[in-house]
Formats: sequence, structure tokens, C-alpha cells
Amino acid sequence: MKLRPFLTSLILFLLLVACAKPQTSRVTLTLQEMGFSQNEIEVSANQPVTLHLNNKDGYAHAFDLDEFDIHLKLAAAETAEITFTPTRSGTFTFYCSSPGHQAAGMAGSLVVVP
Ligand SMILES: [Cu+2]
Repeated sequence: MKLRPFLTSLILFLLLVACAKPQTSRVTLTLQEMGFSQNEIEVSANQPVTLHLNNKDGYAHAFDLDEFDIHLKLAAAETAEITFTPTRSGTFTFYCSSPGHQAAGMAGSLVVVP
């Protein structure tokens, strides 16, 4: 019987393909007029997330997520991208650390589901 080694190889191959490509979720956030375009982002724990940030204002903003040590500065009209993997589940605050912006409402929640 030669079918069995073939099937074993096929299953191993499929497993490799599945493992080699972890699903990266992509989130686009626009930063404009003292706000983020989404106040709540939901992602899965231990799955890479790519955040695409787009500052549409004529002045600087930032994206800060202390729990995962993310601190990005965006100059006027700048875009930036960061990929990270949230390793803990929970609800974490992201905000803009430009002076006065968080107090003006520039904050949101990153919800990491297990
Ligand atoms: Cu800001």
C-alpha cells in the first residue's frame, strides 16, 4: 500500500502551509480632528495585527498603546504602519500622547479576545 505515505505527506504539507501563514488582521485608523476613526478595535490574542495609521490633520498626532510598548509619532499628514502580536487578552487603552489630545477625546479601546 503506497497510499498511506502519500496521505501522510499531504497532511504534513497542508499543516506546514497553514502554519507558515499566520492570519494577520489589518486595521486602518484615521487620526483626524482630535479623534480616531474607531474608538474600539477588536483583535484576537496571539494573532499578528497590522495597524495602518493615517494622520489627516495639518499637525502632529501619535498612537500610543502602553501595554504593548507601542509609541508612534505621526507628523502632519503622515501615514505609518506597525505590526505587533497582542500576547495578552483584555481591554487596553490606546491614545494620542500629543499634549492635550487624550484629554480632548483622542483615545480608544483595544479589545483582545482570547
Ligand atoms: Cu493627537
